[in-house]
This record gives sequence, structure tokens and C-alpha cells, in this order.
Amino acid sequence: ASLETFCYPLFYGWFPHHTFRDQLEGLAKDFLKTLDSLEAFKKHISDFTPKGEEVVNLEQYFQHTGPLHCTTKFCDYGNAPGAKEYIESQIVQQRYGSVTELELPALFLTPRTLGVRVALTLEQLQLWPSDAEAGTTLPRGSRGHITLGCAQGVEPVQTGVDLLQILQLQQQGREGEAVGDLEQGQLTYYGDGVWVLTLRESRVGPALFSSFHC
Ligand code: ACK
Repeated sequence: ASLETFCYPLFYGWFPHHTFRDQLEGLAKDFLKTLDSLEAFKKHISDFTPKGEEVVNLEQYFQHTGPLHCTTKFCDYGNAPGAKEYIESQIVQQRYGSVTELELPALFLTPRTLGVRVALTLEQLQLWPSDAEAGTTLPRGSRGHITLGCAQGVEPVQTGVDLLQILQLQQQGREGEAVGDLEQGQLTYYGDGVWVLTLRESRVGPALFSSFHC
């Protein structure tokens, strides 16, 4: 194999600029703090504590390592289906190293993952793999997200899976329980520990299209 093939990345994605990243981490922190203090959340705390503890420290519950990013294509160093085609495609080569604006309309939280949804533009969708929403009837790009944290023992791939499940519930007309108007937006509970905060104003910020190798 050529040296280039040898260096295929783990994934491609958009990496928020560090100032935007700090803003997102602050947003997530505030969200968890607010949830922690809500009676409606305490009422459903058993979703997060199968053993029946009464207190959960959400900031410890969700852990994150590595750079914050919105995965476009998971390549698994070239082993994932379609990785080679993606890496070698003209659009990926062209856009590599370019900056784009990400729009983030909502935060979501489940007993497994904490994430923020990314609403992709048509231009950004050109970098989106065709199989990301496979097995659903959701529009392309639906899976777009940034993982902000995972529960112990949960792999980050779960965040996209959780998001697709939430969007499928919404697609089926499940309205969820409108829990409250928070300062940051509208909070909805969908059952089974699934919470969505639709932001009053989408967060928008710059991100670099690049790859991650470690
Ligand atoms: O949080 P994420 O989007 O979910 O970012 C990480 C990144 O790749 C490195 O693990 C994502 N990821 C892992 N496996 C897959 C997969 N099979 N399909 C799509 N994304 C994946 C993970």
C-alpha cells in the first residue's frame, strides 16, 4: 500500500474554532446545571440511575475526550465502507482545510449521550456520506451532531444513533412533554430519559473541515 493509503484518517469532520468550542462547552455546562435543578428532571432521575440513587452529577456522568467535532465520514483508517471513495473524492480534496459556519439549533441528552444537533447547509451536505441515515426515512444530514459527552462505557458513535431515534420519534408525531421555557430555549421530555432543548437562538460559529488520525 502507498504511504498515502497508510495515512488514511479515523474520520473527517468539522472542527469548531476554539472560541466557538469554548462557547459550546459553556452552553452544555449551563444546560446540565439547569437540568440538575429542575423538578421535572428530578422526577425522571431514575432514567439515569438504574440502581436508584437519588442524586446524579450530570457533569461527571457525561465524559468527553478528544477534540469536539461534527463527524462527516467515519473512515476507520480506510477500513470503513466507502472510506476510500470519500477520501479520494474531488469535493473532499477541494474543501479540505476550508472554514465553514456551523448552525446548532438544539441540544439533546439521553442516559447514554449528550450532544448538539448540527443543521447542515446544502453546501455542507456535499461532504455528507450517503449512508449516514441508512435504515431511516429521515432527510440526509439528519444525523449531523457534535458529541459533547458520553456515559461511562458508551462509545461516541452512540450520539448519532440517539439523535436519529429522537428525530424518528418527532417524525412519527410524538410531541413529547413540553417541560418548560428555559432561558436558553424550550425543553421537551420524550420519555426514557430523552430530553431535547430547542435553542431560542441557534448557535452559529466557524469550523474547519479536516481529519483526525489518532
Ligand atoms: O461523536 P462522533 O460523531 O461518533 O465522533 C466519533 C468519531 O467517529 C470517532 O470515533 C464517530 N464514529 C465512530 N464509529 C462510527 C460509525 N460506525 N459511523 C459513524 N460515525 C462513527 C464517533
